[in-house]
Amino acid sequence: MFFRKLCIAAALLASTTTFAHEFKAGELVIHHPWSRETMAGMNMGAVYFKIENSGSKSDSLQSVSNPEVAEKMELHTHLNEGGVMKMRPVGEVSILPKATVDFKPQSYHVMMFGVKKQMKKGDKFPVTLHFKEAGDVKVEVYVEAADSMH
Ligand SMILES: [Cu+2]
Repeated sequence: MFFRKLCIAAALLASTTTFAHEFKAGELVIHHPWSRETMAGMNMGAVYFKIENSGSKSDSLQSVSNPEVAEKMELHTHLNEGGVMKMRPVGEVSILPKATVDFKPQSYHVMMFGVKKQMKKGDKFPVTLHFKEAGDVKVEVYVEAADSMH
């Protein structure tokens, strides 16, 4: 019984260190930044994460960058235009007080153009999130399977 509990505890510890990575900046928490592996020759990709604002003031994500990973990163959303889902760049994404904004497939995402190397599952790369109030926050993006949806 004792050993079983120990195993469960060890498994929980391993899973939190591997999967539940998060980054704090003032009242903001950025949960689990992730991306998908890419095929050879593919130079576009997307980054997803969750931003939680536990404070009482709004903030906004203005841009994301890492010139060593991709030539350009843009904030995008998906819009339904006459029944067709289309991606559109957005200037900024507001993070209201006590709210969580989900960057995920078919929704807000960070679009990467000119990705410099093929991304393989298990890779990690840093990007910097530029917030109006919280300033620059560097996070580590985990590359997951090509069909990962979270
Ligand atoms: Cu996009």
